Amino acid sequence: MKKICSLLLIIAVSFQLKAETGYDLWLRYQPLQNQTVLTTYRQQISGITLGGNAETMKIIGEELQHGLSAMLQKKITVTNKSSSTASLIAATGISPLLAGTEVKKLLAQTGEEGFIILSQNINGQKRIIISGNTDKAVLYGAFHFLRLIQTEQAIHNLQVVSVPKVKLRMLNHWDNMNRTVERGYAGFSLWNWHTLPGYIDPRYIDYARANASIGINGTVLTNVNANATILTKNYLEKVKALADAFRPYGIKVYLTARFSAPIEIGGLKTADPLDEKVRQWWKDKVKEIYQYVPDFGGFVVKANSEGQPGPQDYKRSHTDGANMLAEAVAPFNGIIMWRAFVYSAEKNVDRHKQAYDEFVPLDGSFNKNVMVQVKNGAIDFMPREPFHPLFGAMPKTPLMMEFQVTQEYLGQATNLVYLGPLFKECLEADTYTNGKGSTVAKVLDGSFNKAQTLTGITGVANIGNDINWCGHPFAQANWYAMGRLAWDHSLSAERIAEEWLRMTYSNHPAFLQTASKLMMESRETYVQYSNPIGLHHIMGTGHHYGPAPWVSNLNRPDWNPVYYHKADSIGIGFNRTATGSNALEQYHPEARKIWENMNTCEEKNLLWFHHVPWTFKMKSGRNLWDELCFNYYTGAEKVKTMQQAWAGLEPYVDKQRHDQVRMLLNVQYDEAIWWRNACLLYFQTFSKKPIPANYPQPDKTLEYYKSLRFPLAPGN
Ligand code: BDP
Repeated sequence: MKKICSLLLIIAVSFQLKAETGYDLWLRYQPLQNQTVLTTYRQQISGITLGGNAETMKIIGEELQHGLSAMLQKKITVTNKSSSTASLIAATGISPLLAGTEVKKLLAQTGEEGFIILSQNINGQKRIIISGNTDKAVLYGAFHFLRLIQTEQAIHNLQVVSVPKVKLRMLNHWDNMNRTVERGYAGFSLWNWHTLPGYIDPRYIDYARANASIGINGTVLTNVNANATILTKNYLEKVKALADAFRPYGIKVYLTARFSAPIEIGGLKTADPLDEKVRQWWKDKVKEIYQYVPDFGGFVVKANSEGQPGPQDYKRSHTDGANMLAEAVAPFNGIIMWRAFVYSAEKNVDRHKQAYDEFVPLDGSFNKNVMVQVKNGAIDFMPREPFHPLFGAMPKTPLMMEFQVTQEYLGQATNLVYLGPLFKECLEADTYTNGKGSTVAKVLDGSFNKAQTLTGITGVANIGNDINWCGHPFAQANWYAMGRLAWDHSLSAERIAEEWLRMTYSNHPAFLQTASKLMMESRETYVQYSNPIGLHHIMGTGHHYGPAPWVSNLNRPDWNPVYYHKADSIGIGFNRTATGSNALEQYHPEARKIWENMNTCEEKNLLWFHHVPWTFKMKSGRNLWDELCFNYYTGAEKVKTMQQAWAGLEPYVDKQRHDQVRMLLNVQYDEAIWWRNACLLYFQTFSKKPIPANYPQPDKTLEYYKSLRFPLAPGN
């Protein structure tokens, strides 16, 4: 009987579920389903008193009113009157509304962006205070409070003090000015340059809201493979319009600077950073930008990398280039994020080593307002990659973390892959550069250098104009996780997944249990059926879609998959030990210990650092070849488990969004089989060993897989 009742309840719930597109992201503010929780909240929350009516304050009032009214299904009023008895007060610390409370004391710890949420007794009445030193901080607090309600947390005794761990929490859009998005799998760029500045698409505001809700405070509008046109007057007017729209949400705008812009749009003969005319050109240009955008954040620069122009074209150093721009933006408090993603075809040095070799000698030579922006790993956002050896190796230079949120190498828009665990794996990796516990996160947040004023984490955005913003519905979780971790890198990937699931789908415990497991295992599963045991860079050429470990004919050796896996009759993997490229020496001796010996190397990175014989005995007792087969087969099979898990969640998710994920999981399964078969058939030509008979044998030939072409794959 009990079973039937709960079944009926589930059926009743699912009948009510309205079709959703995913546009509302994690800010859906659906009526709360749990009646007990709802009743308590309805008693606890009556109305809102706002301390002020500046633009950001108004936004806070609107967001709280809209969110709370919708979730509690009751009209929540907003007032500015100090006499009000509303249960919620949202005000900046200086507000008379907060006089006599302990707020002032606490705000001494929260800086410019941190917030507090306190339950207080004021004149015998229970109130909840949301406060910070700036309106922007209160906005973050308001979103946090809404999140507490969305995720059904207790609010009767709140003592929240939350301060972001790094200052710059950003998105890098790789958006081209023609609205294509490099490595974008969610449609075209959100920025409609054609209709700007006249038309402010309401979507720009929703973009800003979503970012503010997770603490993101900066956006780089343009691709790192930059176009100088963005710096022309016509476009600066458009940039200004976006900056004006984002400002009340605490978001600063940044641009990418094409190093050769002085030639391309300035009419100069050179872009030599030591040439006086060039330096003056940048100063003038920057001054012009600040006339349009007085709080312009600064530039991200990709220089002398993959064909982009840079100071080395004039035999100058990265420092010369970065400092020239830094000088230009310094009077306006702007910053330069100079990317360390450099490698050269001319150098016959393991690509893994090149950024470190180039940048470590420059430590201490950059101006104060320069950050060096470093990808999480030394190769390129691989499904699994050891942390970049630059972290911890440039103690006198603030390093900015660059994660990739868009899933270029992790299943693009067809695979459900939650990146929380990938981000965390890197943030928690121990560099040992300041003793045990010198995690990458601590290098980033300035723990080892109290004088460091610039700290930051950025992510290459996965956002486009698809109705649900990110293509795959679960890709939204990666945007969310990126923002949450930039605010607080100590949050666990599980906690973030659960928050997101609650807000995006349902607070139902049965839903959460299954869905959170599904998310938490998804990245490891992807690694298993695509790049197990430390394999990397074996994807298709150009579009990077699907497997192509056989490719060996590209212009540069280090663009070829064969450069990375080095399979031969003896074994497979890249020897990066002292007998090989010795990339390992770039890590602190303590850090490299877990990798340096083939027999003790952690197996998930084994082939990253070692060329391992096919007959090598793995911890499982299997030889390497059988272990490779085991991983590819197990990984692909796990997608079936994901499908089953998702099927079981049907009662909790509206049909439209459920169907979309269901169908994409079918695609994912096909792609997993494709990775598995293509890679094993190819590597088998070296190992000369059979795929164990207990596995279903590939039903297509290696030639078939090699013949596949995707000239129109997205993002390329
Ligand atoms: C690679 C991408 C390429 C980017 C490059 C970069 O394939 O499109 O331009 O990184 O980060 O991952 O500059």
